[in-house]
Amino acid sequence: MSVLLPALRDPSDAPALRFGADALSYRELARAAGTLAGRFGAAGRVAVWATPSARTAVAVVAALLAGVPAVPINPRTGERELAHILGDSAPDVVLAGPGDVLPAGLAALPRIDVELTGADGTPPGRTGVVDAESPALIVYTSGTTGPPKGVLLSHRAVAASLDALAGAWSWTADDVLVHALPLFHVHGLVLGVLGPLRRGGEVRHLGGFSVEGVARELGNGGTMLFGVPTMYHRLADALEGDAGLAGALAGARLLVSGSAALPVHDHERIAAATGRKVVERYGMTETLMNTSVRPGGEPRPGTVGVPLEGVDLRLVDEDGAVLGERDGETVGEVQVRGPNLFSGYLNRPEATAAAFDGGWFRTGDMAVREADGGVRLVGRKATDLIKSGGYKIGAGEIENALLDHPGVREAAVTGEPDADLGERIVAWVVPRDGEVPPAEAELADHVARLLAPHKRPRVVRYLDALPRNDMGKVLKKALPGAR
Ligand code: MCA
Ligand code: AMP
Repeated sequence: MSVLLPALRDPSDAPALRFGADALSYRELARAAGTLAGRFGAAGRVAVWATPSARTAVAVVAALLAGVPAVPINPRTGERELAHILGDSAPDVVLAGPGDVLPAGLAALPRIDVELTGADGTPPGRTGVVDAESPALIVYTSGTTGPPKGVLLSHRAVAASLDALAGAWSWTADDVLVHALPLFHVHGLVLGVLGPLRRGGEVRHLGGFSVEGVARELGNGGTMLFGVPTMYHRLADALEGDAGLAGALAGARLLVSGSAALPVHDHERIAAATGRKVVERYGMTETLMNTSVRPGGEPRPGTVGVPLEGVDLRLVDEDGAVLGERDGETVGEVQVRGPNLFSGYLNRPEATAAAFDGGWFRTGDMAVREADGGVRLVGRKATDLIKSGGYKIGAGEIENALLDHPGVREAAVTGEPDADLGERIVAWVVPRDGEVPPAEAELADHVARLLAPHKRPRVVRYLDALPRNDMGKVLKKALPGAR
């Protein structure tokens, strides 16, 4: 039994989760997850086909109870990305809904169908206390180059980060969280599902994001909303002339945005229409949550608040010197340490070592500190990391996929500002045959098929040659119109 979910030890009939028509109380969740955990056999690691469904929540909870690390898989993942994740994480079994059609890449793995029902009792053979330092989840995240890395998140890190958020947000069992985030990343799975379950409260997932769904659930008992800026941007658009939505948002206790910066304009539009200030928090797959604006505090659009309880945060300049200034203008890289940190990258000891500076994790985010200790993010160290729709996407990964298309001779990928997505992925392509370049949609489909739909270029620009320096390195800043 993991320390993570105390509400499952002596479960009540209080509501735990609701995904559309599928609703489970804590008692039902404990039965379904306990029974599922009892079917794991000797599995040392399980892949979870992470559809936005109650079955994904049951599968992950079962893995936590059993102390078996879970590897959530994006159900839209492309063939190359899937092969990489399976090869790297080597799960023994895949957990999926009975009706889910799995891709060929998963055919070789034994499959356990996740049911929403089960019997009382402790799962056989899985009765011990789970070591808090053991991995609870392995979450894949993109880097600037190469395929995604598996981030080992321990039971300890998840518990510490969720408890720090509970302290900052006065998050309790009375809260009903509404969200529509995907369940294969930290935001949707750890904060959005394990967060409410750790508190003993309820999560209602919309299946997919819609303005109507948010209005319905917040107007019907929801107290908190978690979303990425793209979702708040779409809510802000819809608020103009939708009094029902304004009323629903105004009635929520807490509106929280994270995963990317929420533009000031959207902050202001939501505040003007609802009287509610969206609370921004800053986190990362490797660190879970680092800072949050405190609810009720002075609204300061663009800032991500102060460090959460237990999190040490410092700014470091290019020479490695720690910056003590709290002047709102001295820029340094954010480094953090604390119980919220990951345990390392799976199978990547060198990458793990390189990510740390004497116990401090290098986030790669650039920031300033305000006089009151507040952190304001101003950019990223690596320009080859793109945040689109709240997803972190490495340019190198997309470039490699594009180069595998027979019609592409050279490719470079950049991000450019996008009102809806924050940044959109732009592919700069030198076709093999300038007379018949591969069509934009064909290249987008190619990337979606190999990697994932959210990694597809939204714009393709064709060039005769990429700008390069004397060493042959592509000069992305010299691309026409590039930042
Ligand atoms: C489109 N689709 C395609 C293609 N084009 N499928 C295959 N091939 C194609 N060429 C499909 C998509 O799968 C999707 O299907 C639909 O068309 C629309 O896709 P898309 O245009 O990509 O969606 P969108 O409208 O851009 O999505 C916006 C979004 C999404 C809902 C805001 O970006 C999102 O869910 N973002 C959340 C990201 C997130 O959770 N990040 C957290 C990581 P269908 O409609 O059927 O789905 S960061 C993190 O965890 C840290 C710790 C933190 O701080 O939070
Ligand atoms: P990921 O690796 O997908 O977990 O994304 C983590 C990155 O998202 C961080 O390093 C930041 O660059 C960015 N991020 C997360 N939350 C915020 C926020 N509230 N404002 C700006 N950027 C954010």
